Amino acid sequence: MTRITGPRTIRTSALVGAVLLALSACGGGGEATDDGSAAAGGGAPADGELISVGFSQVGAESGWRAANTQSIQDTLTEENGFELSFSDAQQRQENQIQAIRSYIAQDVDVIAFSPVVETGWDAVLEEAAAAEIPVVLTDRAVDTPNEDLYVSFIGSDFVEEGERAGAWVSENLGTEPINVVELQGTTGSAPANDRKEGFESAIADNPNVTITASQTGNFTRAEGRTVMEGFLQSEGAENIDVLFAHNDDMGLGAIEAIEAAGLVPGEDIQIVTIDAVRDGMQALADGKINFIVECNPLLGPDLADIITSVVAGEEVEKRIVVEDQEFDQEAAVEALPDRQY
Ligand code: GZL
Repeated sequence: MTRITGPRTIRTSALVGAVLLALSACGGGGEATDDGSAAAGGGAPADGELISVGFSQVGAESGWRAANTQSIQDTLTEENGFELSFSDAQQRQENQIQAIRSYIAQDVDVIAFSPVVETGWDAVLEEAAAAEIPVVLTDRAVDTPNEDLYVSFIGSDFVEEGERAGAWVSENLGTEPINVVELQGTTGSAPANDRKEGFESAIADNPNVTITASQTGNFTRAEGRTVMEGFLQSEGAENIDVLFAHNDDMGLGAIEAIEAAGLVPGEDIQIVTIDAVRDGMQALADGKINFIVECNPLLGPDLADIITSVVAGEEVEKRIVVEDQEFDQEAAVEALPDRQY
């Protein structure tokens, strides 16, 4: 396991050398910065050609997504040696498949995307392979029997994020019987599947901790509020001790519902979320959330590095894991002033 330090420490899987198609020389991309922003005067490719990249983004559903998009668009710039075609799929897989097909038709040098759900990608990825266009996954994984259909996947370990959230609940709140309600992310998405798996594994040995209700809020604040209103109705506020939300935005929506019911978030109902975006960290510092596991969205610089290596025909890591921090209320107060997102 090798480590690459940058704005965060990145764990990488064992090097899986996949010497890639030597694409027509596009020159190396410019140097991307390490802080998720545009390179200051990054060198243009030696021969002046830009690396053309087609990127299909999940949507604009959350603060995390906005920060992720910003990092990608701030880094894959002409100044840094890239020609970026970017599309927002509005959380619909058919829109991502259509975008990927359009990038194939444009014969871009590299396709990158964050798959909204884990399955249903093999056909379009086969089409990209047939067109000899390498594909890089960012943020979320695909579930495919043929891992050669993508050259690299960079993103957090969502199972670990769920485990860390569950461990905190078990250790800090599970000293007495507690009922947990769960706001799941987008149905079928890697973060929703894996965070649920990790949380459940972490509480499995503690008989005091019970998940009494679980429903998707689709990673959005509005749906988080609506589902939490439903939990308060169906379970009864007195029967809800903890909310585990798969992202800050659904947790923030739930806070609105909890306060509208005359209850105190962070006290009457303790809240644990994942992402650590600015609004979530502010709620944590304000005592409305109790614990957050970070999911770093600043993937632009590392994506630029991978694309540049792919175009140069170099070996790239098959799996690059972005390391995440975790915050309690005290740590949030300290960290907030310096947060990049
Ligand atoms: C996680 C990312 C998730 C975030 C949500 O890497 O895919 O999607 O946790 C976002 O905020 O909507």
